[in-house]
Amino acid sequence: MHSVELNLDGLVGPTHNYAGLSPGNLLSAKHAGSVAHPRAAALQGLAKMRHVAALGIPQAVLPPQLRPSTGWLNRIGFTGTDEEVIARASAEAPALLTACCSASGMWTANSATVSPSSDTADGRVHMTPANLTTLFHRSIEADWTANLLREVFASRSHFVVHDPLPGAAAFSDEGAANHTRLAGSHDDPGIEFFVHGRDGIVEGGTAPNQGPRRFAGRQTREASEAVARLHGLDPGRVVFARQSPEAIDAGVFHNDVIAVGNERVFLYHEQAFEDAAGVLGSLGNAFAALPGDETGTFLPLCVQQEELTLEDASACYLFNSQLLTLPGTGGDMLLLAPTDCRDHPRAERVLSRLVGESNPISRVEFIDVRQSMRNGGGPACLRLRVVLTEDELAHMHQGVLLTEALHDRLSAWVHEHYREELSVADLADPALGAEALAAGQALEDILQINVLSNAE
Ligand code: SUG
Repeated sequence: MHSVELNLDGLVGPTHNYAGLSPGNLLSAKHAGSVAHPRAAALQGLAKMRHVAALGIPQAVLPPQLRPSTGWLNRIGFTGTDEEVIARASAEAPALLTACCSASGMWTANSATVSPSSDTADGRVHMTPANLTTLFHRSIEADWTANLLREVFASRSHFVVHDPLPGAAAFSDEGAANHTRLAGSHDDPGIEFFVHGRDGIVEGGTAPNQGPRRFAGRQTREASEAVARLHGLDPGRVVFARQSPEAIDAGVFHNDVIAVGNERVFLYHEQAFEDAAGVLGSLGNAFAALPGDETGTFLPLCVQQEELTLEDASACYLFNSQLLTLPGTGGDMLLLAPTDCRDHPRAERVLSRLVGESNPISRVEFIDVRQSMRNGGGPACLRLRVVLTEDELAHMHQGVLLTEALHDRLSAWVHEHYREELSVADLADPALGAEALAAGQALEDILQINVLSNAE
């Protein structure tokens, strides 16, 4: 049956700000404390969605998780009216207030891992919401995401939305940012490629000796293995790999900062993995063993350290481009790159080389998501890819599918409800919560989905 790749983007929320909450994410650290522009951020995200939809690629939008989360502040001991909760948290534990105000739910590549029905044992689409346990401000997204995905993908005969993995450090799971599906085409069965940064459980209880490292990996091997089991994947069509510690130290906190794949194309940096030759060999072997003879050959495209360093990659986010198959072209692909790559001479040269070679990447376009980039989230961080048959697409909630009319309604909604500027100090403003609530109420009407009742 014909399948499509749906891109599911998160709307940037009204509390988008730069609080420097993510150790190992160098762009978030670099912009900590600067003034954010929530309205511009949300409009940039919407413009990206519209751009993808205009290519004929199905595009959907998820509502933002509402912040500040007074529910979470209550759970950690700040009680009283909402205004009292914000005032106490701001006075006694400002770092916890900022964590409970983060708009980080916008990065839906971290919301879940998705396996299409052609890869799973029971022929349904499986999704595991990411627990995001490494960082507190992200961990508070997990339950809401699970509720939301169960609402958007409600048909039990088509979709299974698992619970997030157990909330222990051993199962730290950051979702699709560390997962890539490779296949002859979206119609075909594929290989699922899981990348982790560290072991979660070590025999005998001693911590693995990784030497003096700057940053720790987020995703654990155990988390990736658990997701593959839950989804009922064929072990012969699953490949696990470990990030290189050098990449993590250079700011590659998720694998999607250093590699991107689509159908049979896999673009990666030569220093992305601990054992790159072994990883590429396993992917090639698994690809060659895929059923059917229409799959074509696996096409790895390597970027060498001498043309683009790891530090370059985590500054310009070349690999965090969206690699999209262009409908009606016989398999041509577009690399939708952040404008930051256009302004980076070495990245520009790599992109020109890739388009000049004989491979399916026939063009590069640039998209401005600078507000998100300043927190370390590029174009690919803002979307969750869900490969669906036409029947599955028809059975998901239709109110989130982006049309020109929905885009325009959402733009007007952003103009009405979002502040132009927001500083970290503004997060203590009690009016912010009421503004977010009003925005959420209006959004329920637009998307025909629960926004408020999922919120904590
Ligand atoms: O988890 N930044 C996010 C960026 C996520 C990017 N996603 C992918 N690579 N798929 C993170 O580090 C920063 C928030 C702040 O500092 O205010 C933040 O959470």
